[in-house]
Amino acid sequence: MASGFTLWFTGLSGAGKSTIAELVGGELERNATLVEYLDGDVVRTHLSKGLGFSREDRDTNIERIGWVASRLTRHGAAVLVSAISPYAKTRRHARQLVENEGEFVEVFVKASVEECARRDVKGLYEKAFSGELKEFTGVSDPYEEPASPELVLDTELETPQESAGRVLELLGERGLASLKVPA
Ligand code: ADX
Repeated sequence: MASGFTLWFTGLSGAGKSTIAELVGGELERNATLVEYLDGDVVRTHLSKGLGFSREDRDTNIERIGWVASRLTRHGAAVLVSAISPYAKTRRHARQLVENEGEFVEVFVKASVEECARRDVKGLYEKAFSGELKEFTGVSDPYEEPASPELVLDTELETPQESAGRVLELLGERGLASLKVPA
């Protein structure tokens, strides 16, 4: 069985994590890889329902995601996590959990607060700037940039397709995904 791995997309809300994860996942699925998605927004409606955005709750959320990712990685899946995961220490712990079972690839999906606020896909930045929404990452809550991620995707400079292509390239280099050429 192929080695399982977790691709951990971290970055601000609206930076492009979920969009890129879906593009990468689609390609992996086409290649018959077993793929599972753990998206912060979705996880918070099930596994992490009821958690808020204090440091403690975010850490609990990320610990849970890291644990599930490690279980799936153990069974050879390609796990695509998209969560802000703002704290370096908690991301490190998630890495440790996963690395007991397979590979962990941290991908920093990078875009400035200004750019994310300009995109404001969910209308949350406006609320954060007005003070209606408290503890909002990048505005009124910290985001600790990864010091040595396996990959940095600057989504102000590259399209989601280009970013997804770079992720797939890295997976290929690491022997984690060999995209089959159709016969
Ligand atoms: S994390 O900090 O625990 O990793 P997670 O990725 O699960 O966060 O959830 C982030 C999503 O929750 C955002 O994309 C946004 O849609 C929503 N959200 C609601 N309130 C906040 C907030 N205060 N800070 C960040 N995101 C928030």
